[in-house]
Amino acid sequence: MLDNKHKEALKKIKAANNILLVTHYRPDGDALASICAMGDVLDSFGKKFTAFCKDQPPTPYSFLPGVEKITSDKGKLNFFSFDLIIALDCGELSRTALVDEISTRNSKQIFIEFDHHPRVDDYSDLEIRTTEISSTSELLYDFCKANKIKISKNIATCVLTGILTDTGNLMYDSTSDKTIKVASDMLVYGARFPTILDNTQRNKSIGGLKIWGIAMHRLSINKKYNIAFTVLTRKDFIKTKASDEEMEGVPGYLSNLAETDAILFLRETEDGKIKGSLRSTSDKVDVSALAKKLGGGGHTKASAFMLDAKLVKDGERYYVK
Ligand SMILES: [Mn+2]
Repeated sequence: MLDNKHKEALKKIKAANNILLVTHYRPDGDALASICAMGDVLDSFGKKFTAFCKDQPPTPYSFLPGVEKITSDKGKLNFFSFDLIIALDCGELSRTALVDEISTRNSKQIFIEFDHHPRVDDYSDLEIRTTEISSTSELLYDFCKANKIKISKNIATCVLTGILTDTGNLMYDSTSDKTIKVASDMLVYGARFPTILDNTQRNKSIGGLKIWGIAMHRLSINKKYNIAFTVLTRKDFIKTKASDEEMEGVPGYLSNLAETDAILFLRETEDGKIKGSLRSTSDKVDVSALAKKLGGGGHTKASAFMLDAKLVKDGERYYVK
């Protein structure tokens, strides 16, 4: 399996003097959890490292051990001081927000990728990629196992967070028997399960639940494509005082719908764009194909895209303009 690659990665880590960890912009639970888990591993080897993510970690994830070490200030990165760069959960290079730096790195700078998205481009010296796994966090568990690295309580908390957030609490198809076994092992290793649930699930405000209500209320079905869709505008956010962070979980919840093949959820973001989330609820439909057409990407069952546009209401209908 990937054991040899995991061992090779550890060799490169041990040989490195100054490491850069990077995960994708607009980070989700798995992105942040995998950076924090790898950070804990590097700490245990006494390795000097910097963790970078273009966007600040959303507040619900401030419980993750080591998340405060992540910097969003690209200006502070002295890129050429790093001899090893590790990208976690990035899918494609552009998601690191360090495309120019990584693609033009010098020959002494090694680039490793740990990821569970399909390959889009290939810049890495060592690619540890499999789409047959729930999350990058689960992949890092394999990395620890292959290298007999002790799973600390912090690593256990991170791995369990990444697994639960990327699988909708073990409900998505990407959940294997091994995923559940790893999640269970993480409890044995001391993962702070109640803390994870309090921060990732039981963290809704009244406005947050109300805006979920608006999204459910507007749900309709396009019979031609057998796709269910709903929208949220900036006005909805202002009216309910809900935050963008509280949108996490909406597409997953919508995908419980039994009657359609796919779900499309559009919402206006704070920075004047539209974020589109797609979920496939049928084995026949690969939503990543549509996401790619619209400049996004992701998995067969769950993908996303961004549009430079607004939602305009005309009668009862909303249009993307
Ligand atoms: Mn992931």
